[in-house]
Amino acid sequence: MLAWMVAAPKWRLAVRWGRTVGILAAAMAVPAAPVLGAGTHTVEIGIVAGKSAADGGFDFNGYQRGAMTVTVPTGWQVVVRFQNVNALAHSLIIAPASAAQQAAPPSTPAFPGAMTKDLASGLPKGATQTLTFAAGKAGTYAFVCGVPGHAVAGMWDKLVVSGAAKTPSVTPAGAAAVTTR
Ligand SMILES: [Cu+2]
Repeated sequence: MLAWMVAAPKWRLAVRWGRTVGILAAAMAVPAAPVLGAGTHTVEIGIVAGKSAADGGFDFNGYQRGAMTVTVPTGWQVVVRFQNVNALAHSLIIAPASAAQQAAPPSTPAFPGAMTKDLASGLPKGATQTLTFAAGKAGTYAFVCGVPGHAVAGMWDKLVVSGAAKTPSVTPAGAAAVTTR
């Protein structure tokens, strides 16, 4: 290899270098995620509405009434990949835990951006929406369906924003797809 490089004409090395730069440039041209500020941690959480037929679809990821808890360290950026797989329309709002079981959930989320569109009417079967918000304040919150009557039917789970947690987690283990970047 070394012998070849020494022996190779300069123009050949230049061509090879040019190709290398081109390949690097192509690799770097992959669309970048939104700039969140240096050092910001991000967690992606998969939330599937209406997964279980056993409960009539009034669940997130098959869990009702706070049976699933997602914990996120304070200050992390949260990306929720919401999908409705149920015949009924469903939505999602991050609300204070105290509002989890209200017949009419609040229309203002606990964090800016932490709710789907069409909160009261819901998104139809097959619809997806990605939410991005900053978990800026520690506390106990809830994933709540914003369609009136659904939360009281059990369609809520827990989100804990924790100053003590170092990494995101979910209980029971595997209840939600959680990835970090
Ligand atoms: Cu619902």
